[in-house]
Amino acid sequence: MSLIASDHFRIVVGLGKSGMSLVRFLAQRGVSFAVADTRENPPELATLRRDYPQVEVRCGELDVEFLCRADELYVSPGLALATPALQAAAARGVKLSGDIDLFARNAKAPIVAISGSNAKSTVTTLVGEMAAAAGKRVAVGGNLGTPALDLLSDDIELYVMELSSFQLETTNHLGAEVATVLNVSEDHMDRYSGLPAYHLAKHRIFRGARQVVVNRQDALTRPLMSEGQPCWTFGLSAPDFKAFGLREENGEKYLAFEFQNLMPVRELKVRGAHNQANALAALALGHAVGLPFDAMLSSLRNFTGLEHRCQWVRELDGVSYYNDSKATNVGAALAAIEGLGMDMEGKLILIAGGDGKGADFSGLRDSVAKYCRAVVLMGRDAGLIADALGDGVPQVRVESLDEAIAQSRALAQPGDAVLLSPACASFDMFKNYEERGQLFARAVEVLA
Ligand code: UMA
Ligand code: ADP
Repeated sequence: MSLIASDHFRIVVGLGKSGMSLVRFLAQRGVSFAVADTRENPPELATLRRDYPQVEVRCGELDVEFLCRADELYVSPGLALATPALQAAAARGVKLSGDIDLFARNAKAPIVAISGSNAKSTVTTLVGEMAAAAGKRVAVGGNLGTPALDLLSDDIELYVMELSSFQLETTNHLGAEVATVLNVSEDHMDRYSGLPAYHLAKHRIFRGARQVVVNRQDALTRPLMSEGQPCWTFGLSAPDFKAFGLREENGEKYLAFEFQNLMPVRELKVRGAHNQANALAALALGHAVGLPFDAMLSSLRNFTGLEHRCQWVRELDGVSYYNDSKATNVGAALAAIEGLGMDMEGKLILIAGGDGKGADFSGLRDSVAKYCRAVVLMGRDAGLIADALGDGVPQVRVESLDEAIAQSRALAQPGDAVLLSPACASFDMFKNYEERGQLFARAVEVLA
């Protein structure tokens, strides 16, 4: 039985992946609804017309009168709630909600909810693999992969959900079994008025959470908690009670829980301190929902990392090439520069630039000066990055990815690494970060 009243009228705003999952969900439950999208030709329009020809669709500028016919609007993550037409409808009493709210109302199994500026997909995938290794019927998705509503099924025993700040904006109540914001650094500053607004959106993940997981090294990840609410922490320091961290014994570094070593860090296949933090976060979340350590540790040992996240591509003339195209913000690029930089003898040639989403790039300056031999800049905001980095490191400006690779190859010395970690979104030059990463990897693979 659906937990939404069928005598009400809804409007799905946005007809991308989330919008289409909402359409399927509402249609299956016999709810009356219409669809609106600000685009003239939204991606799922043909599918909607083919599969649901009776559903009314309005494309183009949002019409407030039309929106006000609904009791509730299900707004897609790509549309900011601050959009004037949505605010006008809300002012006239229309409720604003989203797919995650509906998902939460209808999910019958515990939810592990994961947000953060970076590492969401990595940690979500890890927890999903841990749960599968423990024999659970687990569904993994949300911002990553399958939209939330498409995951709903009565046989699922655990939901592991990656949730973006965009999705959380419309989430009024989640009620997760355990929720976390892995880290907070600037992202999407073209959508939010500043870090406080972005932080506020992320922290909606804790609404109704039974347990929380907190990053000890990032105070912005700590929610307001009720007394006695179970709280687990993770971080690279030595752990105390209810904590996951790193312990050192006889010169060997271990992932550890409280005062017990779990496994040597060197058994992880993924590189960099940031990935050790990710492993610890996944252990904390898995532990909170009762996954056994043996299954969790075997998943960690087998995990080779996700495509486009600090992924090793090849070695040529003594130089390693890494694809970190998913580094679409400053925090992610910093993690890669520091994570790889501190682990190697040589230096990095950093390829960066793209659509900076209004970010402040000055945070890159010190780490770039410390670990990079040179920086190769491309894309719309190359100039902003160049200004932010100053003259601490040689800079080269290029017009294309191929030129960036050729220049990097010429600048690199044996023992160095070429790192594509743009600190920017890709949309000014590519379809998405996947295309950027694939083109990089392919071009590097064929270098003679
Ligand atoms: N858009 C309009 N008008 C509309 C609706 C959308 O112009 O009326 C534009 C948006 O500004 C955006 C694009 O269309 O540029 C897509 O928006 P959407 O809400 O239709 O997106 P979906 O296809 O539903 O995909 C969304 C997530 N996309 C966004 O949040 C932008 C997908 O995350 C997610 O996988 C999918 O739901 C299923 O849950 C992608 C993403 O880029 C991977 N997420 C951001 C990120 O990870 O940084 C948050
Ligand atoms: P998200 O889903 O939050 O974008 P991903 O797991 O896809 O996270 O990783 C995105 C980027 O963040 C990659 O470039 C990756 O190298 C970087 N990254 C991974 N773990 C961390 C971390 N703990 N802190 C900062 N950046 C990280």
